[in-house]
Amino acid sequence: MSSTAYRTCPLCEALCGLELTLDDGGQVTGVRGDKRDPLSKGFICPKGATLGRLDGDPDRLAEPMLRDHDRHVSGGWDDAFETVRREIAKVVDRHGKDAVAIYIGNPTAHSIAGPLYGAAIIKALGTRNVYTASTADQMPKHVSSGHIFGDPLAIPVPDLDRTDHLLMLGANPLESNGSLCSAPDFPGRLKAISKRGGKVTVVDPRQTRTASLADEHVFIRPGTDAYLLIALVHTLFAEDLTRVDGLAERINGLDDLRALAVDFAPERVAAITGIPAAGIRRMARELAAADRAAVYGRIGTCTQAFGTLNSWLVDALNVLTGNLDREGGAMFPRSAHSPAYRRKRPFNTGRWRSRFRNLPEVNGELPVATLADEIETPGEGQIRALITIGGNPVLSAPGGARLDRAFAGLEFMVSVDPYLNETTRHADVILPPPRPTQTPHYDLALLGFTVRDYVRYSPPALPLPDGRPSEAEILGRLAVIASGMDATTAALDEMIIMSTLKKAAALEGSPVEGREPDELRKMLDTNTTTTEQRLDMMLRLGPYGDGFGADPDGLTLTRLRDEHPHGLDLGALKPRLDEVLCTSSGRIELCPPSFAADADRLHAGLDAGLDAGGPNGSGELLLIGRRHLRSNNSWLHNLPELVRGSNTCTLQLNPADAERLGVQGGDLVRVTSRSGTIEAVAEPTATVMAGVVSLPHGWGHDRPGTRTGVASRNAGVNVNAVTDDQEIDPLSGTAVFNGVPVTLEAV
Ligand SMILES: Nc1nc2c(c(=O)[nH]1)N[C@H]1C(S)=C(S)[C@@H](COP(=O)(O)OP(=O)(O)OC[C@H]3O[C@@H](n4cnc5c(=O)[nH]c(N)nc54)[C@H](O)[C@@H]3O)O[C@H]1N2
Ligand SMILES: Nc1nc2c(c(=O)[nH]1)N[C@H]1C(S)=C(S)[C@@H](COP(=O)(O)OP(=O)(O)OC[C@H]3O[C@@H](n4cnc5c(=O)[nH]c(N)nc54)[C@H](O)[C@@H]3O)O[C@H]1N2
Ligand code: SF4
Ligand SMILES: [Mo]
Repeated sequence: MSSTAYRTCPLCEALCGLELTLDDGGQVTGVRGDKRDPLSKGFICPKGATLGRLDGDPDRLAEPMLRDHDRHVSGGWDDAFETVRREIAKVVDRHGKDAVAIYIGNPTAHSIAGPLYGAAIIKALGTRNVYTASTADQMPKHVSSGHIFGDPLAIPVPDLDRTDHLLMLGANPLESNGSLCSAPDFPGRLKAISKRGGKVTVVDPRQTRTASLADEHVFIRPGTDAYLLIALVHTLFAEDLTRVDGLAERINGLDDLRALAVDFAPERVAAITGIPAAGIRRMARELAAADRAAVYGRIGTCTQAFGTLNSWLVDALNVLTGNLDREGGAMFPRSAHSPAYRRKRPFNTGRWRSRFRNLPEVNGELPVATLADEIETPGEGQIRALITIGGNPVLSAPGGARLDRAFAGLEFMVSVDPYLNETTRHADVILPPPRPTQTPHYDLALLGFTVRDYVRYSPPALPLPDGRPSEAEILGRLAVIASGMDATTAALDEMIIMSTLKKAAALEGSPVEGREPDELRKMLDTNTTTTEQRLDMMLRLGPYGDGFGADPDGLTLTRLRDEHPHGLDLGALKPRLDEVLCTSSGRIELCPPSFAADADRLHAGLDAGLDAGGPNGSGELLLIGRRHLRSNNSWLHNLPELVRGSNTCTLQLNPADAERLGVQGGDLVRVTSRSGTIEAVAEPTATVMAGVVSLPHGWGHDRPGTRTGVASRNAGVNVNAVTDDQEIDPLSGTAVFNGVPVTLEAV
């Protein structure tokens, strides 16, 4: 007898619905796209199709691992938690709270547990040393939205299904399946734009599969998007193409932005970007002429020296062309669990600074690019202990090789992770979360970025074995340990539930205003875990919720689970700027002072003659990243189906550069940057522009002491041994992965 389970794929931001077939022994025997999911409609990619393999991977840790000198041995849960409690307490007693650091990685953004308990752990630790993958990713978007709209989470997404014109920079959704824009079958949605007579333009130093599918591909020199974007802004003003009528009363800084852009005519930035001025002007005109257009910039524009300026100018273009908060433009999705209240605290950065490089805190965290500095530099506040949750910074963070050494010197490290890998091998205790099939799923972090309002909850397909904590229980327990309390995860949840209900009941205009918190508490579905009761509470207080009975047809977790097992479509995106905007002026801040000040660096770049273009006399090339469909950052390389076939961890370079350097396909080349040297296999290809080389990240599985057999046999090289942790986008602290100067030499 087999059984069927429906659930959301937890592997990427496309959030596809999956149909799993399980055998009697609880093994997944088949995975298909869930045709009845209203958003993904049966779409699936090769990664989702291997979810069963991931679920049953024999290398997945089933029990806690405790380090015994150079190796790890299995241990019991009580022992493991007791060790964590004791060792963290020791470090705090001796060195203070800041001596314990935390790093939270990407998969936690795909779980219920991460968003619900991560903040509680951070708060309980009371440390300034908070790091996440955000400063290797989207932090520029948070800083940009924080200043422009008042809320770092108010990141508009392109209304893909209704736009006529998409200008996309630094994104490759045919491989990545999209980011900060959840759109299952992104490729199909792009094709549909062209099919309905619209246009897709892709700006990328590589002719990616996305660029090939687009109507137009424009090569750009890595790291120079800010010049292109500000020249587009310039052109809109200079040619009187702005269309802000609808928003005029709601914008501050229009004249400041106009003045700032004056110096950046397309002719001035043509050389530095490598894009002819006429092409830039045409791009601006097409953007302005389109009925409904959206500009969308992703990782290629975030993880570079001008990350925040790029993110700002992308949205400035959306505003200037009248496409913000408008059908077919750039819109703000509304998630079913988003709270009814607005952010109160004005957005600001720099509430504290890093000890060694004096870098400002951003959104409650410090740049991961300075984590190694803070571990290695002696003195008060030095990091002595580290908690990692779903992260592999040794492979994913800039200067990863240095972190590898730094982690070895910690007094104590605990990792919540299903694998014994390059990072967790340094942990004294590894606490593995259960298999995906044993884990409930709800995308707390990502449902606010869907191209339609949509919601889906997946209950666990299989029960947890007795005594096996869920990831929520593991993280809850860590929060409790960090706070020094003697309590359970359930008790922590209870506190959070009651304080949230009290706040909601006291809040004017909330759906439960004036009601009795204890009565509301009793209405939550107590047949579920306290974690799920928190989710139930959020949904019921949310914009589509039942308001605890106020709207009998509204959502509850029970209703979502029982009546909508394939997910629920909540309609096309709706204009909602009024709900979102929360700057202290109450207006869109189109030219925040700190951004305008940072634009000085753009002037400096032009003045320094960086617009010479191409490889310079020293033979330097610019390194950029690359994603492949069958990979996911560092951690799917242990699945045979995904690493089969030709090696994808190659150094792509333009044939002209290859010839100049005497390098042929398959040759080993030495790649050297300011911070390190690696050797990689060369792959000449005209899809990479001259002067640029590209290497994917997440590889380098050759470290001793790991337990990922398949990955170790397909090790690849760690590009983050040559990315430079001293280079960041100063406004957001985000790592610079794109545009790293390197030299090549044949080995
Ligand atoms: N298959 C797969 N899917 C993934 C992931 C994965 O590792 N593998 N990772 C997931 C994660 S964590 C994220 S954040 C998303 C990211 O999703 P995307 O943002 O779509 O990321 P990439 O596919 O890396 O595409 C970035 C593009 O930027 C280009 N680029 C590099 N430098 C520059 C530059 O200076 N300017 C411009 N304009 N372009 C530049 C690169 O050539 C590349 O094509 O993908 C997610 N999905
Ligand atoms: N050079 C370069 N470097 C990059 C990038 C780039 O484009 N170029 N991209 C950056 C980006 S966008 C990102 S998001 C970061 C990612 O950086 P990280 O999040 O640090 O790295 P990942 O490789 O995603 O590692 C995820 C870890 O989570 C574990 N894991 C998997 N599932 C679960 C789970 O359910 N629970 C828990 N607790 N753990 C789990 C995995 O075993 C793995 O150890 O990498 C960044 N690094
Ligand atoms: S596109 Fe993303 S969400 Fe969809 S099946 Fe593939 S990995 Fe899973
Ligand atoms: Mo990411």
